[in-house]
Amino acid sequence: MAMMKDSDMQPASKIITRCKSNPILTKENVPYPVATVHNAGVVKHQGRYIALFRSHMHNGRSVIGMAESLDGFAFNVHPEPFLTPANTGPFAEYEEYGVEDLRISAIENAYLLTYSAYSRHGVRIGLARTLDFKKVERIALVTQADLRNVVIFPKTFDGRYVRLDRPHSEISAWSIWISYSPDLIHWGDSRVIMKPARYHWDEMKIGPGAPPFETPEGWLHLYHGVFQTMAGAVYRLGVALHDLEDPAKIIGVSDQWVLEPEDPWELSGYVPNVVFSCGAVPEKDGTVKIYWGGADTVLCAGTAVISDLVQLCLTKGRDPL
Ligand code: M1P
Repeated sequence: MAMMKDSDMQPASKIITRCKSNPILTKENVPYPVATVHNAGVVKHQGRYIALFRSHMHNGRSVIGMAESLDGFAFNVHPEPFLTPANTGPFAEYEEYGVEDLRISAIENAYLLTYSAYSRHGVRIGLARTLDFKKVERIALVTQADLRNVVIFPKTFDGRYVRLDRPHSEISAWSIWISYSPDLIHWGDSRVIMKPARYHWDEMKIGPGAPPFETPEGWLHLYHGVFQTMAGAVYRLGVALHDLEDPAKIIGVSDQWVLEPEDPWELSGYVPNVVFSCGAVPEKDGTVKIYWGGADTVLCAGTAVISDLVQLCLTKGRDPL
């Protein structure tokens, strides 16, 4: 794997171009009372961009709202939240403290939604499905506690669904794992495929970000990495490239981050120094729209050239493990 020299480094602010109208959504845009708008799963559905974003309510617990856009940058928020904690049935006990950080994977003419379900038992991942963003059907709780950041590949491999996730551990820095399922309910064959690098921008922990999308060179995955400083944790975004046929195989991980907190609404807010992505939309013109929460308070967007991100993984990489 080609290692980076300092002279190869391109500032993160040049790799992703921030939208001039950032933050693209704030709590003022939401027609019901919320304290924040951030961390959105985003897809293009029937020519419109759909964002399913997290909001803290004024009791500190979260719900998922929905916004729509024609251009991917100017969004209108629906009058009611899209997903709130279940109050009956098997999900209710595990969603009591809120639902957070939803990701959307388009697969088999449907959209799979994975989200964090918080309760007195810890955090688990709920899996739901929608065809039209009008009706949503909960399928299963697909993890035990404690595990977060589940993203499902938008394709099956040898008849199995594949996901990336991030279990919590007291022994090892929190890392990215892969698991497989024949039916979306039972998951296994789990193994770790990517770990934080020591004394590096992502050394404290990493986690899956947006669901991976296909490029000619591999599946591109935007993930988040965290560095602990004397002033608290700093969340940044990085990129990794997975083999097209075998997503457990990582072809390259960019040594440098691609986005870090820079704007005032990323540097300060509900949780300072955070950029955190749950969604990216690849476009036919070779660019990708990337969405991230700023300081767990507002929603931001930007664009990157997909081949630039791929090249970072292929030519300026670090070891994944
Ligand atoms: O506050 C930053 C982020 O912290 C958590 O992320 P992680 O899974 O990496 O620990 C989540 O609560 C996320 O929503 C939040 O943006």
